[in-house]
Amino acid sequence: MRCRTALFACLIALLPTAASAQSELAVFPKGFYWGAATAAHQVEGHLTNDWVTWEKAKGHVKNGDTSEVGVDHYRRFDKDFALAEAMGHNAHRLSVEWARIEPERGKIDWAAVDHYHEVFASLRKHHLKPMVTLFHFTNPVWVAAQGGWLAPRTVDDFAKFAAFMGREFGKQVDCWMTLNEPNVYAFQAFDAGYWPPAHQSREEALQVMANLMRGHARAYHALHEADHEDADGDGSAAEVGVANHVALFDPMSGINAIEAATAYFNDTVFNRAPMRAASSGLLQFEIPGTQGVKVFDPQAASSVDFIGVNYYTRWVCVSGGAKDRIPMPGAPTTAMGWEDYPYGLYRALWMANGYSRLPDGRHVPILITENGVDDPDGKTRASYLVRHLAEVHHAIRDGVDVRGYIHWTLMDNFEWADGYRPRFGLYHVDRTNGLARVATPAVSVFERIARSNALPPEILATYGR
Ligand code: GCO
Repeated sequence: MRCRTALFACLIALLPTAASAQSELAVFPKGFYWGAATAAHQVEGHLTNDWVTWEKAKGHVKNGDTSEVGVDHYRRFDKDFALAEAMGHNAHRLSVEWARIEPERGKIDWAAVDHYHEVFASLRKHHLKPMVTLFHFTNPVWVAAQGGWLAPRTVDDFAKFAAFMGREFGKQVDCWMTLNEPNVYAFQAFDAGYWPPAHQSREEALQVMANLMRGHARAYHALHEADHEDADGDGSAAEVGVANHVALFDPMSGINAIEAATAYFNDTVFNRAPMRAASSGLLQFEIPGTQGVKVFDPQAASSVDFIGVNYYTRWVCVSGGAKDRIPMPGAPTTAMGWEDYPYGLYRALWMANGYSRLPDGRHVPILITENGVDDPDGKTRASYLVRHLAEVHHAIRDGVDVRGYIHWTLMDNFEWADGYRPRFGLYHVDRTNGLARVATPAVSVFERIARSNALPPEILATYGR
C-alpha cells in the first residue's frame, strides 16, 4: 500500500511536466511553410494539351466533365491567392503548364510567359512563397505526338524547358519541383490505361518511370545552372525536388507469402524506387515477371535539395479475390474510398527520411507537398487536417526534418478521370453559382494553426481525435 501511494505521488508530480511538454511539442519549427497546392490543368481552364484532347472522348472522364473552364483560376488567380493569404498561408504550390509556354517545339508563347510573371508577382504581393511544379501530368500536344515520356527525346525537351524556366523565372522563383508523382503518372497512363495515352503495359510504365527520373535529373542540373537569383533573399537561389506520392502498402496477413510479396513489391517499385533514383542515382524500376530497368545514372545521384511527400492513404494487400489491394477492412474511409490513416503520414515521412542522406554528403529536408481529403459536405476536413498535422508534429519531434505542410488543395477542382465530383478544396467551388469560392469549415481551423505555427490545445481537443 505504501508502495502504491508513493507511485501515485510520483505520477502526480509528473503531470504538470507532461502537460507543459505537450503544449511545447505542438509548436512547429520557426519558418515552417504553410500552404495549399494546385495543378494548372485542374484549375486554370482554357487550355490545350494532351489531356484536353483525351477529355473530349466519351467515357474518359466521369459525367462527361472537362477541364475546359476548370475553376477559371487562369483569370481569378489574384483573388484565389488573397484567400490563401487570409488563411495565414506563407507558401503556395502550383504548376506551370508546359503546353502554354511552349505550344510548339522550340516556340515560346511570350503572352503565356507574361501571364506566369503576373502569377508569381501576385504570389509575392500576397506573401506566398511560390513552389513551382514543372510537370503535373499534362504534356504539350507535340510531346504526346512524339511518344510522350516513352520517347527518350522527351527527356531532352523537358530539360530544355526547365532551363528556360530557370532563366526566365529565376528572379521570382526559388523552389522548384521538376515532377509531380512520377509513379502515379506512369502507372495510371501506361499500365492501368486510365489516363492518356491509356496504354496497358507494365513494361512501358517502368520505362516511363525511368525516363521521368532521367528528365528530373537533367532538369535538376539545368535549373541550378540557370537560376542564380535568390528571389526571396533567404540565401538560396534554387532548391529543386520531386513531389513523390507515397502510399503505404501493408499485407493483410503477415504470414501469407503472396500478400507479403505484393506489399513488398508495390512499396519497392512505387514508393521507394523514385526516391532512391534521385538520391543514389540508381534507376531500378523492376517488377517480377516484367522486363524492367536497372541502370546507374550519375546525373541522378544527389539530384534533390529536398524530398517532397504527397500522402493520402494506405492500401492493404490481399490475395485470392478479384482485387489485390483494398482499404483496411473496418477502418474509416473518405468519399474516394481511401482509408483515413493519419499514422501513415508519420510512416511516409520516415520513409522519405531514409533517402534524405545523399552520396554527396548533404542531408536534405522533407516538404509535405500534398495531403488532403475528398470531403463532399465539408464536415471532415478540419479533423483530417488536425489529425494528420499531429502526426507531422510527431515525426518532427522524433527527428524528421520537415520544413512545411502544403494541403491538397486550395479549392475544389478537376480531379482527372473523376471529373468535378470529388471535393478536395479548402474552398468549395460552387459550379451552380458562377464558380463562387465558399469557405469550408476547415479554413478557419487552418488559419488558427498557420497563424500560431502550432496546433493549439483547443484545436487538438476538438478536432484531434
Ligand atoms: C495526385 C495529384 C493531384 C490529385 C490529388 C487528389 O495525387 O494525383 O497530385 O493532382 O488531384 O492527389 O487525388
